[in-house]
Formats: sequence, C-alpha cells, structure tokens
Amino acid sequence: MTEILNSISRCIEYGKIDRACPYPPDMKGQDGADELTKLAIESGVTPDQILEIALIPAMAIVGDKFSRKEIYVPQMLMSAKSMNSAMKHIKPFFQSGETKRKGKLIIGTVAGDLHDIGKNLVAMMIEGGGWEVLDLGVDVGTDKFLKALEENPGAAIGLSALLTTTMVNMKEMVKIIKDKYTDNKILIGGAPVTMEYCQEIGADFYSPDPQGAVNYLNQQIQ
Ligand code: B1M
Repeated sequence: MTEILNSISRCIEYGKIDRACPYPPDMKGQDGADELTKLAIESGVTPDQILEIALIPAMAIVGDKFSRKEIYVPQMLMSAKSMNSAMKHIKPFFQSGETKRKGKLIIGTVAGDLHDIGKNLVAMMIEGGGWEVLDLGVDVGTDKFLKALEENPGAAIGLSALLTTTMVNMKEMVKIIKDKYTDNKILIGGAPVTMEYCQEIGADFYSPDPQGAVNYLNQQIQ
C-alpha cells in the first residue's frame, strides 16, 4: 500500500496527470495520478488513506514550493490538474458520505473583475487540501455570496481581486457579509491586495498565495 501511495504523491508533486501526459519528461510513459488512484481503490486502499497520506501532503509540498518560489504557475497548474484527475475517483465517496471533508469554502472573483487564473489555482489547492470548494466564478456580487452562505451555513468565504478598481469592492462586500454572518471567516487575496488592506476592511485573513489560504483554513478547525 505504501508503495502505491508514494507513487500517487510523486505524480501530484511533479504534475503527472495520466499515462498519456508527456509531462514531466522523466515520467513519460508511466502511469499518472489518474490510473494509480483508480488502481489503489480497486486494490482496497480507502479514499481516506489516499487523501490523507498521498494527495493532501503532496499538495502541501507543492504549495510550499510555490510560496518559496521554487516552482512557478505552470508547474503548480500541472500538480493541480493531477490532483483533479485523482479526485475524480475519490469524489463519489464524498457524495456517498463515506469520506468526509474538512469544511467548505465559497470562493469567487469580486464584482467587476473577470480575472480567474489565480482564483482557480487557490480553489484547486484548497480542494487538494481536503476542503469542499464552491466556486461562484468571476464578477460575483455580494448577493450571490449571501445566497450561497444561506445555502451553506458555516462556510468560509474567499474573495479574489486582480484590479485596484475592483479590490475596493471588497470593502462593502466584507461589511455586508459580516453584518449578517459575523462568525463566518472571510479570506481575501489577489495581486493588489495587502495585509494592511485586509485589516482596514475587516476581513479575517489575507494570503499572498494558495498555500497560505490552505494553512489558514486548516487552523480554523484545530
Ligand atoms: Co488583466 N490586468 N485586465 N487580464 N491581467 C492585470 C491584473 C494588470 C496588472 C496588467 C497590467 O496592467 N500590468 C492590470 C491591473 C492594473 C491595476 O488594476 N492596477 C490589468 C488590467 C488593467 C486589465 C483590464 C482592465 C485591461 C483592459 O481591458 N483595459 C481588463 C479587466 C477585465 C475585467 O476584469 N473586468 C483585463 C483583462 C484581462 C484578461 C481577460 C485579458 C486576462 C484574464 C484572463 C483570466 O483570468 N481568465 C488578464 C490577465 C491574464 C492579466 C495578467 C497578465 C495576469 C493575471 C494572472 O492570471 N496572473 C495581469 C498582469 C500580471 O499579473 N502580470 C493582469 C497569474 C495568477 C496565478 O496570479 O491572479 O495574482 P494572481 O493570483 C495569485 C495570487 O494573487 C493569489 O494566489 C494566486 C497564485 O499565487 N491569489 C489569492 C489570487 N486570488 C487569491 C485569493 C485568496 C488568496 C490568494 O484567498 C481567497
């Protein structure tokens, strides 16, 4: 069992999606996260074991390497895609209730803003960290977040903004959400966002990168 879990970990860390994927070159022709996860489940390894021993730790390594600038966006995207190819075999067990997630994050790019590359990476890393993610997409106004919160009580909120002109929308959004849902955590991020701005608008946390967001959410359940 250890051997197959280590192989899955390696695929996630280095971004090997499936056998057909030519990346990374030194793993060309080998099984990827897709085939190995399927095989692990067929061999009796539980989805929890795959998640806890292989996927989550591997994604944490990827996130830390990205934070330290040892890898860049393309490598992280390949890792996130490998993680998705493994998750497709695990997801049916979440739906049946056999495997539990740590909690839920509702994420979106704020009103007026169409940038979603960074937000998608954050969403994928958080999902890879064992959380359920509800992605509302781009140009998301306060009403949509409020509706999602109504339907998903207790969920954390993630706001992303890439423009200085849309970042300012976060202030009102945070105020309205906090007025109604005082205890729900709001984390914010995106290139122009800073910790000072986070404190100024009363959001709970700012992270410059996906792993910081994962770590913050994990702290909330300890
Ligand atoms: Co636009 N754009 N863009 N753009 N664009 C920027 C952001 C800009 C800096 C380029 C520039 O002028 N140098 C500039 C903003 C200037 C400013 O506001 N000060 C800009 C502009 C002006 C515009 C338009 C207004 C251009 C125009 O039409 N005149 C327009 C606005 C459209 C709109 O949103 N209403 C526009 C449009 C576009 C495209 C559609 C063409 C495209 C977006 C495609 C897409 O996202 N699907 C685009 C792109 C690609 C960029 C750049 C080149 C790259 C952004 C990106 O994806 N970065 C960008 C310039 C640049 O950054 N070099 C630029 C990679 C991504 C991984 O990083 O999103 O920062 P990032 O996410 C990071 C972190 O910030 C963090 O984690 C991620 C991974 O590390 N993070 C979070 C992000 N969200 C987080 C949430 C968290 C935690 C961390 O918690 C919830």
